[in-house]
Amino acid sequence: MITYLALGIFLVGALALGCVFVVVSQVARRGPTPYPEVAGRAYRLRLFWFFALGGILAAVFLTALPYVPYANYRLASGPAAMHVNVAGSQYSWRLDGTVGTGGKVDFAVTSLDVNHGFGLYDPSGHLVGQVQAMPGYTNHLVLQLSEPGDYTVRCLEYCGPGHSSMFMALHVSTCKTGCCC
Ligand SMILES: [Cu+2]
Repeated sequence: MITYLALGIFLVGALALGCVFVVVSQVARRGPTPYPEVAGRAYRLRLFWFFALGGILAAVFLTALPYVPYANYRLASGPAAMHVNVAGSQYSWRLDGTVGTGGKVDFAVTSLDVNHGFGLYDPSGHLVGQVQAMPGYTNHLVLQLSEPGDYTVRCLEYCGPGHSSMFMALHVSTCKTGCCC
């Protein structure tokens, strides 16, 4: 089925391309068109597409903007039960606080030197969430972790020759309030 679909798309595309070649060769036989005649048409066409595409982009942007989840995510998701400060530096992570599955965890992530990428992987090795670690800024990553176990924090942005060794084990317990259980 997919093979026939691909063949159909290819044939339609090839036919369309062939038509373009025929039209171009016919137009080229007429000889050069005087520049002022072409320029006027081209400028009008350019102006039309500028406003048409600009209008479409503005409409899409204004329609989609209220649905961007990031700005209100922390408020809408309710208060976090656990707050953890994370600081990245070449080439290690420092993390204070305990992390559990009993509520939302608010990771407040910053960097002590260059940009890093804070990435949290679950015990199966799947990426659970990630946020930039930037010097001078604190970015928040709010997560509800579903399973306890040994997670891994990895750096997801190249930060120097030791980047590949910048990872840390993070034990996630079944705590409800970030206590030490
Ligand atoms: Cu790195």
